[in-house]
Amino acid sequence: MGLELYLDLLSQPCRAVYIFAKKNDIPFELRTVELLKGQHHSDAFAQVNPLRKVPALKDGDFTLAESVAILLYLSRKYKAPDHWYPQDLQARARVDEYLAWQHTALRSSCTRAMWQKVAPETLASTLAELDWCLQLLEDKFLKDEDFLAGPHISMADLVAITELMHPVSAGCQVFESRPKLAAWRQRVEAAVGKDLFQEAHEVVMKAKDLPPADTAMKEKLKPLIQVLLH
Ligand SMILES: N[C@@H](CCC(=O)N[C@@H](CS)C(=O)NCC(=O)O)C(=O)O
Repeated sequence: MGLELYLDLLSQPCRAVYIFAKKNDIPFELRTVELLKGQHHSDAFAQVNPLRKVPALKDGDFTLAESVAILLYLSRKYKAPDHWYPQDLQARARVDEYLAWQHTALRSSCTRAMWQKVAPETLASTLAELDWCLQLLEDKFLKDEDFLAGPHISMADLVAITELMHPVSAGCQVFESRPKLAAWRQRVEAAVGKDLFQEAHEVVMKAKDLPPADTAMKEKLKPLIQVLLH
């Protein structure tokens, strides 16, 4: 069996991996794991990723979790064009810097903002935190360059754009109020290709039309929200 990617395109890290693989013509079998159906808790999926999270990769007998590790594995194995993860020491360090930063900053505040749609008590402070992260994204990473880690698209851009392309970010008008980020988004979309960009985000953009969670669903999600908020 060749390369298998276990994904749900509702998930930001899954969309980053999906775009990367498709854009680089990496042949893979898509194994859809529907989070909303709890398929990530199945015993069969635990064989692939004992952490029971998507994305996950299986390449023969080798299995791998964590989107950043998966992106790096794919780029090394399939020798993706240099701009994704440059050989140059300092250009690579710029990409590494973003990939390290985003876990506890942009990713963390976007995730919490999303869940606070379900449990709105602490929304204001999370939105302030998200705003601060967006400011840093502009001032520290994008600066006056075309992309987050320099003049060419890299993994850093994929990880960031897939984070910001979801209904909550759209609801927070991330791009409307930040023309610099809006222009960057257009460049990323053009570099990835409009069709692939839209294909990858189709499911998550439709999610904004879902009705708000009812009380029973909120109760069910509470333990998960507690973990995510702390
Ligand atoms: N740090 C991980 C995060 C993976 C992750 O949290 N995946 C979520 C979807 S975005 C998931 O599978 N959640 C299921 C759960 O936690 O039960 C990565 O970048 O791959």
